Amino acid sequence: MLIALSLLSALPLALAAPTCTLKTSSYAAPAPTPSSVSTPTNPSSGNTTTNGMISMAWYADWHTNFTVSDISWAGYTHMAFFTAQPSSSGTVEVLISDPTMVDQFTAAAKTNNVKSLLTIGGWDGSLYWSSSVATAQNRSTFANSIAQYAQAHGFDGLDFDWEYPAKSGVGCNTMSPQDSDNFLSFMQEMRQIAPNLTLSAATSIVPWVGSTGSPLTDVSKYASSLDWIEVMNYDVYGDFSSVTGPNSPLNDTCASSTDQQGSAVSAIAAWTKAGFPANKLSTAVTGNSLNLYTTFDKTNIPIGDSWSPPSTTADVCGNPPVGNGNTGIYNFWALIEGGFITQNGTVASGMVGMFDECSQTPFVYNPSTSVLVSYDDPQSFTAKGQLIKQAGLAGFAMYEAGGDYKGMLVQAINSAMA
Ligand SMILES: *[C@@H]1O[C@H](CO)[C@@H](O)[C@H](O)[C@H]1NC(C)=O
Ligand SMILES: *[C@@H]1O[C@H](CO)[C@@H](O)[C@H](O)[C@H]1NC(C)=O
Ligand SMILES: *[C@@H]1O[C@H](CO)[C@@H](O)[C@H](O)[C@H]1NC(C)=O
Ligand SMILES: *[C@@H]1O[C@H](CO)[C@@H](O)[C@H](O)[C@H]1NC(C)=O
Ligand SMILES: *[C@@H]1O[C@H](CO)[C@@H](O)[C@H](O)[C@H]1NC(C)=O
Ligand SMILES: CC(=O)N[C@H]1CO[C@H](CO)[C@@H](O)[C@@H]1O
Repeated sequence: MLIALSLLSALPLALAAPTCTLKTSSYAAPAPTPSSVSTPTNPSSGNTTTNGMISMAWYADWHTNFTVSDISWAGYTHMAFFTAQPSSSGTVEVLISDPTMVDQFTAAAKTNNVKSLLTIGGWDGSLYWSSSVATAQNRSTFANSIAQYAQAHGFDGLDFDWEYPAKSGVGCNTMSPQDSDNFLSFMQEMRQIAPNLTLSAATSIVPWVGSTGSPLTDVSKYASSLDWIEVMNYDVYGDFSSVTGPNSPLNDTCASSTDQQGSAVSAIAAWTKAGFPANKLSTAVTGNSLNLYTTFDKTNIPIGDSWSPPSTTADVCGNPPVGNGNTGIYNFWALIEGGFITQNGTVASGMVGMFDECSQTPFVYNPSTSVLVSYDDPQSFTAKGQLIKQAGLAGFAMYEAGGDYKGMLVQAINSAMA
């Protein structure tokens, strides 16, 4: 299970195939400019909704037809710019073709009364997390570089997306058994250097791995250093699995033991047992779906949507595409565009729909192509919102802002949390 998680629960990773293409060294990284701008806000002073819950999404910076001006801010309290990355020289860098995009993002967030976060890492962007925090000197260099960048560009907070401490992640991450200890020291230093920035972290569905290779049993010190974590409860089943299953299950304790691969319910139990308070946990949900052939053949994954094209080039580690290179990934809007579901979220005619009560997951099946899709819709987002409220969690974080269709998913989860 841990092995599977290290590969899979990294949604920003599985989805990040397009990132590889864009984030090559041919793009000039904007140099962090010396700061003199922006008065930092109070710690944890995110624009909370009336009931104080976090409604967050990640904004992926590489879609040519989903730019900052396309973000619909309504319904969100926090929006994270995805991503900045630790560099081999131990500083933070943002690799984008248009450096003005970052300032457009933070300015638009302010205008819309939404708090802006800078996400650091991601599946493709965690190669140098470990080396950047490995020594006191490196932590200091890295933390100061981030603080300077965040202040220069007017961010309200930072979101650490290290996938994953003490794991090789995409396959070629720097790593050390001391990663999680160093991560904590880094968070504590970051708090001192930037006391007015909100600090969060995106995590797996089980706690960070300690020096023994097992999940830590006490993460309370991490909780004191962070405002909240986003537990990435997706990619539980995917093209790495041996059978088809729900991509982002709400529950799995109702499933047979072999099918208990993790869920929002199991994640809440694992993190709270290790001392992370429920009110600092937010559930990361996804507007992405996964298409699989029912006669499940890993070498024959269906093609994804236009935002999730087949991999044709080597990944960040230099490894060639796996299998046929297809991703099988569809954003929620693409399920509508692709004729699986209608504009109101119902199953389209000619398709077969079902709703799995245990995992609270809709599936849609195209009999003419034998493609089965595990996805999320307003009904499953409503169930997740109810769980968030009932379990006393901090809120939700959605990957990614551009995946929704006319705000249907976000409206559903917000209404259920209210
Ligand atoms: C982006 O472009 C793709 C490909 O043309 C299209 O299918 C999709 O609807 C567009 N999405 C948005 C959000 O404009
Ligand atoms: C510290 O950072 C430098 C880059 O500035 C890197 O070369 C070195 O390997 C790092 N130290 C460790 C122990 O990872
Ligand atoms: C943080 O905010 C407080 C009050 O808003 C302010 O007094 C303080 O100077 C700020 N600290 C830094 C390091 O900017
Ligand atoms: C998860 O499933 C278990 C076992 O069926 C059930 O007792 C529990 O209420 C479910 N939890 C939620 C939040 O649906
Ligand atoms: C949803 O859309 C379908 C097809 O477009 C339509 O037949 C159905 O009446 C709609 N349902 C609702 C509740 O609007
Ligand atoms: C606390 C706070 O600032 N809340 C605001 C968050 O943003 C929404 C939508 O823009 C406002 O209505 C709230 O007043």
